[in-house]
Amino acid sequence: MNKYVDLKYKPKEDELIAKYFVEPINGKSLEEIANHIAGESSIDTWSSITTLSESMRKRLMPHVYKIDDKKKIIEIAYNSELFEEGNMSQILSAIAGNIYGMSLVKNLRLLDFILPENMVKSFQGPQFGIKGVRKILNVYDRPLVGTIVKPKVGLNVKEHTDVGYKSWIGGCDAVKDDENLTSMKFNKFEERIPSMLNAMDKAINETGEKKVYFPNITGPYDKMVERYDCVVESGGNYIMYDILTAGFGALQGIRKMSKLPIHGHRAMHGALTRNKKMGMSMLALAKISRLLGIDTLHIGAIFGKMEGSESEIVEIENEIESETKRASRIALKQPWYRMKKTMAVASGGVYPGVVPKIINSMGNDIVIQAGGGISAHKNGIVDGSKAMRQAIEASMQNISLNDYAKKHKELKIALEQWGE
Ligand code: CAP
Ligand code: MG
Repeated sequence: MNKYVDLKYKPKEDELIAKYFVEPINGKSLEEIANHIAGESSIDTWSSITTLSESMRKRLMPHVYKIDDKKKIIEIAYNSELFEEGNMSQILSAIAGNIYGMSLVKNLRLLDFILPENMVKSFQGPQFGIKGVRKILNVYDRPLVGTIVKPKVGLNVKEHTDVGYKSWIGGCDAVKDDENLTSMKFNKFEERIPSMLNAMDKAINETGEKKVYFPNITGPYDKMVERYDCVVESGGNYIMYDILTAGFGALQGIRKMSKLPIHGHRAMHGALTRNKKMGMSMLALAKISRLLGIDTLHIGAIFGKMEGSESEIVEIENEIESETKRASRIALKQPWYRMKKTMAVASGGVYPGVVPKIINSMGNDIVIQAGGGISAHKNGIVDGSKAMRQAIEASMQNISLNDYAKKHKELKIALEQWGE
């Protein structure tokens, strides 16, 4: 293996930078393993290769320019010629590929990365972004409210539609299929979509508000294309895509084809993100999602049922909603070159009592999404949806939930049921 560690090296503007947490196996130094990681993720392998000429090595070699032995963090700068523009699968096969399986590496986590301008611009990014999604819903001054039809799977089309309709008329802006639901024997996609969209139109007429529906198109690529067509033909205004289970390459294809916003669910992300020594950070995954064109992305919710600290969630939100124009190589700040912003979705165990805390830490540009926190309301789904809207109204007016609940019985019941 050639030498790629050069702590005097200054990364260039047109290089890709990747930051990793690395734990070598016993007896090996971080420097030695960093060298192997740099080589394996780019031009080298375990033994000297005669096909790697000196000129090629000089031109394309990666540079490990930072090693923090205490924190076990390294940073590598890669020549952007090593990557195919607009091909996330290829980029990840390099910087998040073989290196995880190397026997010299005990633990490895991709913490963050920044792409150079040409690579950022080679991805489409969100088609609608925060502004576009708000425009569709005509809601500009508060977080959006969403729900997930529960149970995840089990309802037939009529029952599913009933939950959707009640959620919309109760005050939800968005109704979403759950991640387990695609096309089941008892709830066929092509029957569910027109039925839900009819109900949505009815709710739009009755409430005078705009509404959206996120049908889950996740599946094999050809099926997703069929399902996308079905949504468009039925007059739908959004699609939902599971970014990991359906894959990054396919997402790029769907983004290219789609005229609708894409809601990004992240089922299975825990396999990559949860063990803080392994896999990839949710921050990295969220950046990938923005580059690939997700308009609204699950990033977790404080006080929710899923793992994720407040500071981590806020850091992710800041990045996907950021407008950073200039690169800061030191702080690893990604300049987004006018790429639209992905709206953060706070979800997972959310209920009205936690809404002020969520808004307080995540701000307004979020979708607050509650499945159980709406459908388990003692008085049913309409009241559950009303309670969520009331919690948001109270927060926007800086009124405590308990005070607001004095004149809003649906919220009062929700607070009695789940507390704050
Ligand atoms: C939430 C949810 C979402 C999770 C995913 C669920 O339902 O529909 O899939 O939020 O986690 O199935 O758990 P509840 P995350 O509101 O009933 O919890 O948002 O962290 O990706
Ligand atoms: Mg779900």
